[in-house]
This record gives sequence, C-alpha cells and structure tokens, in this order.
Amino acid sequence: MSLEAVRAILASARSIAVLTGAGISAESGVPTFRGPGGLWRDYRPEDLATPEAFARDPRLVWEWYDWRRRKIAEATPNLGHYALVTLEKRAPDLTLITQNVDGLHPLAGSRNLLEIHGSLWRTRCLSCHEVRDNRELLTRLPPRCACEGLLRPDVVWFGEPLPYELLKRSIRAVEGCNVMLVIGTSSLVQPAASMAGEALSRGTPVVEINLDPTPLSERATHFLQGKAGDILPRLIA
Ligand code: BJW
Ligand code: ZN
Repeated sequence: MSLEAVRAILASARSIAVLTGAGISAESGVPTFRGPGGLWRDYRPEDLATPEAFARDPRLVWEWYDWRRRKIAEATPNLGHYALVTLEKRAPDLTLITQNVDGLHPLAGSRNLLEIHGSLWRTRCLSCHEVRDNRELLTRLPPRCACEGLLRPDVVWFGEPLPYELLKRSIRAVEGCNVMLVIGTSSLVQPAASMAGEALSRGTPVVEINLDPTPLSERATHFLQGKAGDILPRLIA
C-alpha cells in the first residue's frame, strides 16, 4: 500500500521539499484556478493574472483580487495545512514552497516557507515601488498609494519573473531533498511545474497528492489520489 511506503520514506528523510498549489486550500473554501468552481465570471487566470490585463483595466483586475481577498479573509487553514506544520516540526529539515498567495500556510504556522507567487495581503506601488502589508477592506478600486500612485497586488503574474532569491532557495531545496511532496497543483504553471521533474531526474522520490491525475502523476514515484486534507493527516499519523 503506497500510504505505508510514503510514511516510511518521510520518516527516514533528512530533508523534505514540499510544493503546494491551490488544491491544498480548496477544503478551506478557497476557489482553485482551473477546474470546476475555479472560474471567475467568464475569465481565465491567463486573462486576468497578467501585467497586460492590469494595464488595460486595473479596476477589473482589482475587482477579481478584491473578490478573492474578501473570500479568503473568512477562510481558515484546514487539516492539510496543519499536517504540514506537524511534519515541519518533526523533520530535521523541511522547506515548504507554495504557489498560493492566500496566506493560509503562514496562518497555520509553517515557518520555513517560500511564497514564490507573492501574497494577496501585500500591495506594491507602481510609482514609488513601496511594498507593504495591506489587509484593508478596499473602499476604492483600484486602490492608490499615499503618493497617489496606482497600487497592484504584490503577486507574480504570467510573463513576470519569480522573485529571484525565493526561486533560488526553492531550487536549492528541491536539489538537496531526500523526498519531494507535490500537493494540490495542476502542475501546469512554470517554473513551479518543472521542480518535480528536477527531483525525479536526480533519483529523488516524488510523492504527488491530488484529487485528480495531472501531467505529473504518471511520472511521480507515488501518486496518492484524494483530498489533501484527508491524506496528509494520515501520512503523518
Ligand atoms: C486538490 C483538492 C484537494 C483540488 N486536495 N488536490 C515554459 C517555461 C517557462 C515558462 C513558461 C513556459 N510556458 C509558458 C510559460 C509562462 C508561464 C506559464 O507557465 N504558463 C502556463 C499556463 C503554460 N509562466 C510564467 O509566466 C511565470 N513566469 C515566468 O516564467 O517568468 C519567466 C521570466 C523570466 C525573466 C523575465 C521575465 C519572465 C509566472 C507564473 C505566475 C503564475 N501566477 C498565478 C497568479 C498568481 C497570483 C494570483 O493568485 O492571483 O499563480 S496563475 C495561477 O496558477 C496562480 C497559481 O499559483 C498557479 C498555479 O495554479 P495551481 O496552484 O496549480 O492551481 P490549479 O487551479 O491549476 O490546480 C489545482 C489543483 O488542485 C488541481 O490539480 C486539482 O485537481 C487539485 N485539487 N482540490 C488535493 N482538496
Ligand atoms: Zn507610492
């Protein structure tokens, strides 16, 4: 049974790398990007999460982010997020790489965390470039900085580079780990999607946990199909 095999791999690993995507937050009521319930009006993320979309219509893009911020403000971490906190406490070394911008991993208590696509809870000014924590209920869209410059969410859009330091640390974690967990991501968006391939090419076991098969599933050392909030607690039990 793979669950037993994966438990044994985790228990003996000195260093663990974990990559998470929107699926780990689905059980907290946070909509995913792709698949059922993952849509917003008639737009695809590829049409809204771009600098071009923001330049064209900052208000429309902010309406999407404002809608997500309001939904996520009411969400709490689930058993999947908490299982990763327990695993981090137990493992000698664990790096959690997340594509999620919802802030639920830090809220659950994950410490060694790399939020490679940024955070919904920070804004960046296009004029003075100040990045700041911003959890305010937005009253005017698009929001503006004290300098009157246009604010954007401090997230990574399509066509934008990931923060260099975070990407470097992620790659280092993947290259140095004894096992990699890939949880709740469609494995479609680069460069995160190629991290598991890098681990596999080094002979490192990759364990995928997802509700449905993805392009990674056939190559993964173990594919555990189901909800992250069910499987992760059982893996660490
Ligand atoms: C469950 C579950 C449950 C449900 N339990 N599971 C080839 C090489 C390199 C780049 C490219 C390339 N081809 C194309 C590119 C460009 C592009 C890209 O990858 N495009 C693809 C669509 C093809 N990549 C980029 O542009 C990146 N930048 C870049 O490459 O820069 C290069 C550069 C260098 C130098 C100068 C300039 C540029 C940036 C990508 C940024 C992605 N941004 C977004 C938005 C972030 C902000 C926001 O949230 O608004 O990130 S898009 C969106 O997708 C978001 C997510 O983090 C990301 C990934 O989505 P994720 O997490 O996988 O979610 P879903 O919905 O797709 O999947 C959910 C999964 O969960 C499903 O599988 C379900 O089955 C599962 N699930 N419930 C377990 N309970
Ligand atoms: Zn400013």
